[in-house]
Amino acid sequence: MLVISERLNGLFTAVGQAIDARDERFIQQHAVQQVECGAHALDLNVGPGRDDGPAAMEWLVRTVQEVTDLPLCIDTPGIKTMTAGIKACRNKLIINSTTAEMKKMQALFPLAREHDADVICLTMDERGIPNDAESRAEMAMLMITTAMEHDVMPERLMLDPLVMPIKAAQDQPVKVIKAMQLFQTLNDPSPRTVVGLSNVSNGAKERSLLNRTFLGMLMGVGLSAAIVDVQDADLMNVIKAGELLKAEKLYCDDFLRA
Ligand code: THG
Repeated sequence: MLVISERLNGLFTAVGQAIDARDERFIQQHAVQQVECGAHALDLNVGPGRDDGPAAMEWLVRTVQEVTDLPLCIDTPGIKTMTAGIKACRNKLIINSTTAEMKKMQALFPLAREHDADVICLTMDERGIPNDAESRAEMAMLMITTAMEHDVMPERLMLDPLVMPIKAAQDQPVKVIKAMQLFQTLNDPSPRTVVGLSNVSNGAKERSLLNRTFLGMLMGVGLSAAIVDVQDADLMNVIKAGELLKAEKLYCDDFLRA
């Protein structure tokens, strides 16, 4: 499974302040820590509600890629901020994200083609996030076909069913599982999938327990990537055990250390 660190996100107070202060040392140490904890890619998000989005993202990308060659997952809903991040990025690139809105797809798929990027596809549009699995799959299909019209092959996409906080909507985790299963049928080979895992426990107690339990359930239905807290050692162990149980990694008695 592709493990993407969620931690370089302006949503976290200390990271937001470091971006405001353009504190390279803090951001670079934070990035190195994610790599040491086992991240395969780093999600970069400057945080919501700032008027310097493009400049902040450009700085964040440049600052992080001075200390790592890992793929960078540029996370913003703003097309200008996204474009600034993409242009600054020399590492392997993941665009996080497009939605099924025509305006966004027509802006982002050409950029993905030009910069040889993977694209995360959120199954939502201008009307919001659908309540049921079937509508999510329909939107996923629209994004797959629109990407192909722009010469972006399905292999470059990661479908995201959009995990919601269990506190807000307790029926949603099961619907996300069902959407994941429907996504597998949309193409051959099955499209890749991704979630923002920690969304599920937002505002809840026992966050780590909820996160890692849901991750085990999602791995059981074929999840291929996840944006997670890589500093949560229990969660990282669930990933290792899950890869073993799915025979994606070779068994050995000492698999947690191997
Ligand atoms: N899909 C995709 N990208 C995403 C998400 C998704 N990117 C953002 C998010 N969801 C995944 N990343 C996070 C990062 C932080 C938290 C949740 C998901 C989080 N943060 C604490 C909070 O809000 O309570 C911050 C608390 C603190 O300040 O310490 O929970 O779904 N494609």
